[in-house]
Amino acid sequence: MSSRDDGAMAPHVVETIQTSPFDGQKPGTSGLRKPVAIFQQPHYTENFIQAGLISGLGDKVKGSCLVVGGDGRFFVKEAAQLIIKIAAANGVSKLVIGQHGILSTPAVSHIIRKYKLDGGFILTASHNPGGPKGDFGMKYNTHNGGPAPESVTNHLFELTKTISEYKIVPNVKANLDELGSQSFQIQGEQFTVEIIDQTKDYVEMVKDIFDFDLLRGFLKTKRVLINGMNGVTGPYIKKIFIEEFGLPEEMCLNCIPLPDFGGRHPDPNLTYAKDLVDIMKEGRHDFAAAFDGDGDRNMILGHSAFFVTPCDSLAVLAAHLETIPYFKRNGVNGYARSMPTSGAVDLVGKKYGKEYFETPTGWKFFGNLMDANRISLCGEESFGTGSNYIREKDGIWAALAWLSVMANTGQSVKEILTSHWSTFGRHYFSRYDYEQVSSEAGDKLMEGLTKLINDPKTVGMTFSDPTGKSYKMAACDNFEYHDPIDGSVSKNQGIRLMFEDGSRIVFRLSGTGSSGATVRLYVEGYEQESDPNSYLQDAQDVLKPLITIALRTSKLKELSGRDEPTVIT
Ligand code: VG1
Ligand code: CO
Repeated sequence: MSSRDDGAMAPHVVETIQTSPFDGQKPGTSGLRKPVAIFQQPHYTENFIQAGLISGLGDKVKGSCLVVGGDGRFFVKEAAQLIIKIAAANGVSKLVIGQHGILSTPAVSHIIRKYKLDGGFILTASHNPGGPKGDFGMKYNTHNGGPAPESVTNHLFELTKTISEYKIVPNVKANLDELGSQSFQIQGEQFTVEIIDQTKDYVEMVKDIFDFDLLRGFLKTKRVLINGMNGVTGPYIKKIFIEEFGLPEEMCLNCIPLPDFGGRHPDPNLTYAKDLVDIMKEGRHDFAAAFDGDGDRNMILGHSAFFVTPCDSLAVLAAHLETIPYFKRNGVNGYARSMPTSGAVDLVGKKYGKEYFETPTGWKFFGNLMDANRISLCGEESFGTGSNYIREKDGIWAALAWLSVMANTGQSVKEILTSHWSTFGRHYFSRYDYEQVSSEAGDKLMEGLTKLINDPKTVGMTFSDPTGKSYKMAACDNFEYHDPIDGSVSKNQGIRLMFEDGSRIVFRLSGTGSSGATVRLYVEGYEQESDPNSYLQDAQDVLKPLITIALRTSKLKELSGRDEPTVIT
């Protein structure tokens, strides 16, 4: 522990700085994400921090305690120092900060809950590339540990549109590398910065959730690869997989957090984690997991790169949850999925008599359901899986949950999936991303689809692909969510085209991109077979007619000028 009070030598004076609003500081699906150069503009980051404190805490800013942590990307440390200066000036009494400014997103959520803090700032643009030419991002989480709900982010955005000043103590600076407390006197009040170990609380938490003895024994018999993608999970992987489970170091890949993630997209999917997929294809490993920049996403692969879609991952974990000690103790409430996620988990809910919910894209919509004890598990098709022990999705938790299911069933990843499909049928699912399309093309595409769903003739119409495979439209809408807990309504959450055989096409624009538009197309088809082997078809083959119909109906190629998507999942 070290303490510092140089107030007598160089008084810490609160200054009020005149500023003016910046356009576009609207938090998207998960916080504000922009190119680093935008955040580096004078007053830009300061404005957002000031607005975040006021919208997040209202009149409780004074005396509040917050956590700050980021994924290690370029500009995290600078932004953390700005938060320190502005929080000090606004009367925050304590900031808990991960050493070097680093904490994974799930760890931040846990720390808020464990230490009953009032909220926190997460410094990440998640899976977006980093480095001086990449993206930076900031997100405010509230006292339940979860991303601020829309009521807060809308207020935050309003404040950024009219902001005229912020408060700052320019000469307060903390040493982010030194563990322990550092105290400052700010106009007669004490302000403390506590630098904490990045992994300690998180590791204690997962040890309490899972049976570590079981996992340690199981991993002695298996060959697994864990890929940190040079994001924030490296230190957590080392503590858990190497120190606790005794995995050889060479089984843990890219475990050094880098400010630019080694120049790559820290996004665990078949495109951006292709090198891992290729190693798995060689057939020497039984299991692999990869995580994104801030540690909240996961990709799960089995032997020979058998790919588990996140939709199926959610359903399988739902079906096996009670084998995990945390759920044995606490029981299992319902499940939830984001709207574009396939309905696989709904079938598990039906079978086991649990409630299941469909929410808009973005983890913030799960928070109320978890706080009200309605759900224990939730997930998104975008490689997000998590549970009610915290209020963020959690990559490492998902990997540990999968290893627990394997250890408990004695089955391989592929066997777990095929037996799941034999019981429930299979939801074939695919997502096509068209990144960096012009905003104009994105808007036109959504306008065209809006016309389609508003046309009374659309329901009942038959849509065919060139081979003659046809689907009759059963219903279509722009998804609207009525939160069952607080009654809030979120409109325009994505166009849904739903067909009579249960298959579905969804279109929405991404809310995490930092420039232009990203169009996301989600396609889903359900099949129930008598022969379990017939479930092993390639999703792209099964869904081809629906994809063709989706592309034609939306005029995506004409409008975007793109022949192929950037990423196929
Ligand atoms: C994407 C995903 C969404 C996820 C969000 C944040 O949002 O689709 O499911 O919650 O990213 O994840 P969008 O609006 O771009 O589709 V993370 O790991 O980037 O915080
Ligand atoms: Co993320």
